[in-house]
Amino acid sequence: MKRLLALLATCATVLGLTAAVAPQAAAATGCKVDYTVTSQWTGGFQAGVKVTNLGAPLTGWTLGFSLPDAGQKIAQGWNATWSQSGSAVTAAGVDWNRALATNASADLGFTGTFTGANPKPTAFTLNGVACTGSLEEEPPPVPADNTPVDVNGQLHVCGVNLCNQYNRPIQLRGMSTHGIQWFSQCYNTASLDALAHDWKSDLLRTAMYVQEDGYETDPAGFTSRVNGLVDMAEARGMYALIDFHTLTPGDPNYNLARAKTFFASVAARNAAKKNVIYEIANEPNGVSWSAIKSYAEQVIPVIRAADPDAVVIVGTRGWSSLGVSDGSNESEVVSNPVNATNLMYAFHFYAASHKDTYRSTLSRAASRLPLFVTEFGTVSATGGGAMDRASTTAWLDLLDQLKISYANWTYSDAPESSAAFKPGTCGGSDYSSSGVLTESGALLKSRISTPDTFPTS
Ligand code: IDC
Repeated sequence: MKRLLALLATCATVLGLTAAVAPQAAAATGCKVDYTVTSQWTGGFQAGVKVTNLGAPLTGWTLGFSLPDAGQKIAQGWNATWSQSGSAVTAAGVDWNRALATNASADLGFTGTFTGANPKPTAFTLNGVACTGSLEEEPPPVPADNTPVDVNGQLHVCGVNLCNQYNRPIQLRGMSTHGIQWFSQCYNTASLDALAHDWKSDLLRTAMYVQEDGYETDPAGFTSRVNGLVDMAEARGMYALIDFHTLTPGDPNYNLARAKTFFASVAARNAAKKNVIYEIANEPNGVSWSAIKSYAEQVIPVIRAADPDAVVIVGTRGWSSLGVSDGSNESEVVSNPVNATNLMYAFHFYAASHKDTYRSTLSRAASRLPLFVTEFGTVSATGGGAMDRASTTAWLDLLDQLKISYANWTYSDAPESSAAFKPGTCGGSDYSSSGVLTESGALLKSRISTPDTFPTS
């Protein structure tokens, strides 16, 4: 290799091409270098080096840089006279590229060998002047704009709380879709922009029904729709709660095989994302806690195998009432928890139907179990009827106080009082004005858009 470089140097000298003999080399006042490893193989690589003169016209030039790893050696270069001494490399212009007008470029390259790592050089000079133009044609980094995901990062369960990357308890406030098999027209750029920017929502829950014309009718199609909504939430800095919306039949084990298939797929696809939370069974009903626990202990390992660090939420007995709607209470879970870490339990309520007994259960349970209100309504459990403002306010105050996260049913224009938008809204493009909101939507928008308190230390 030394011989090769010597040969190159000799040729260059013979041809009178070295930088030393370049006539009247002017100082560069600015330059840019794009250094690209165009291919790499065991022990060897090829690099392209594009030098752009951003300063005054040059009649001769020498590029200088250091190879960052001691094992990196230049083997053969082209379109310049290359030499290496220790880690220092120079490449001098040759007769067909020695003159470089302002903004003109010369394309050089070399093959090299390396032993350990093959990092790229990070600093270049042209005629001794540092090149401050970008080293590579990379898009500028996206500025962090303090979205909920920017601030909180990957979430985890700590004690009975949902905690952020600073290991501090947080509360996420957001909205649930309606069934995406019926209301996909409500989830588009304008509506998601409104949710993130006007509502300042932290969270989008995607309700993927399994029955009722849902997932079971088109597994691949629904999986891809859910992934699309995860991406739309991520692009706006919101968390995405993937809800496997089991409802009828109420025994989640009926859908066990589907759940394993679905979660294996979405967990693998979204493993690298920080914004995804998995809700494995919406509202178990007519089924014992031990059957729900058994389901959870089969589905959770499937998720963990693909996405080990994501928070998982499991529904509870009696339509996720911690058993209250079945005449039981949280003690069945406290005394027999799911055998898994980083897990939360779902609690649902509909404010006009579920009041003090449910609130006191939640308050009690909150000191024993990590809870997440993945769904609630301001109305009756049918999803309709009058909004109960007093009960809703009592509930939301309690959730704020306990830092329990929530998603409201629904961010849709369904013709029912639980929907946030008036019927017909999703046929248009206005999701922002107050005129499109229902009474429930107006209340929730005002609660969700109050500033978050996310601790950062
Ligand atoms: C309701 C919808 C309604 C739909 C019905 C049946 O609001 O339009 O016809 O489901 O699919 C839940 C469920 C949720 C219900 C909601 C209101 O999780 O699917 O949505 N509710 O009844 N639990 C308690 C209430």
